[in-house]
Amino acid sequence: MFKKIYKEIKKYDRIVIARHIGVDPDALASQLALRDSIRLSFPEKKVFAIGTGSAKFTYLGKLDKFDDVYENTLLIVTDTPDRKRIDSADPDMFTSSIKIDHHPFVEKTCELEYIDDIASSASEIVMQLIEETKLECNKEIAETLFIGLVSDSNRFLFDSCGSNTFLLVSKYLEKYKFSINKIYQKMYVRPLCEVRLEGYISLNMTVTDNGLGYIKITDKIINDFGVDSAAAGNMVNNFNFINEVLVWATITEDVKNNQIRVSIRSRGPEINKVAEKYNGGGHKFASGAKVKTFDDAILLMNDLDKTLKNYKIKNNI
Ligand SMILES: [Mn+2]
Repeated sequence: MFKKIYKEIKKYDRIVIARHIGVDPDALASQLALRDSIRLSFPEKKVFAIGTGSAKFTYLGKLDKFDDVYENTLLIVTDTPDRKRIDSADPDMFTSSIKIDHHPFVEKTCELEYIDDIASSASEIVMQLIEETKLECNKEIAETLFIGLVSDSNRFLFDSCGSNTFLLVSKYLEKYKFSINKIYQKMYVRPLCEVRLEGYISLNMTVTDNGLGYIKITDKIINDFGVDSAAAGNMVNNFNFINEVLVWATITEDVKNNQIRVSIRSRGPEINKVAEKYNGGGHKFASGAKVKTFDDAILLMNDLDKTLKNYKIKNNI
């Protein structure tokens, strides 16, 4: 399959690379690293990485302005399982299209699809693609891919990190000799206001008897602490490994987009099916949803609580 993807890349002089809306480091890293690798391997090709960026992740690199020419152009979509979540690209507009993804299959969106839903990250798949084809790489590209992988796996915390993950990281470390410590500083140093909000969440989280933990983060709280709403939502990743909590969620008011964003994590039952009922979805143990009101979010919480109750009965917890 990687050979097939490489052949398609070779065939086209114009290539557009897209990924999912609500950009995160893995989406951006897989996209930018693939672009840079294709540019390095084929300097004569025009390659664009498109979509809405985020000031938070500028350290990963810059996106491109697409000139809106679709003839003889290949689209590659990374890290995105479904059509409606592709940022700024419609596969049907392009001459050909390829999907590279690690989410559970949702629907076919591209002509050629490489899906490995046990891979840690889209970045890991791009690492493998570069390893197994003549695509070139350098230290910067290797660092970008490492950041994507580390971010999606929360520093190798999940079972999605298999022996292949470590094998690839080992190969890249040996070849490109980047500093893990320097990269972690770039990724993890954060402002005091965010740490303070984290303290607020710990103190005020609602925890049910079934082991659901959740917190409402209103626009007022976001402003009082001086953080941005994306940072508040991302904080969900910091509440793993609490004895009394098996499923946890942040419910964040996003005034700008007039919606409530719910981020859910689990170390017990699968939660993506529940999230799908509320205009969301994602991975089995890491999902999100967008709802209109806090009341809707509470309905979602009740649903999660029920899921937990059944899970506990089934597993004798
Ligand atoms: Mn990903």
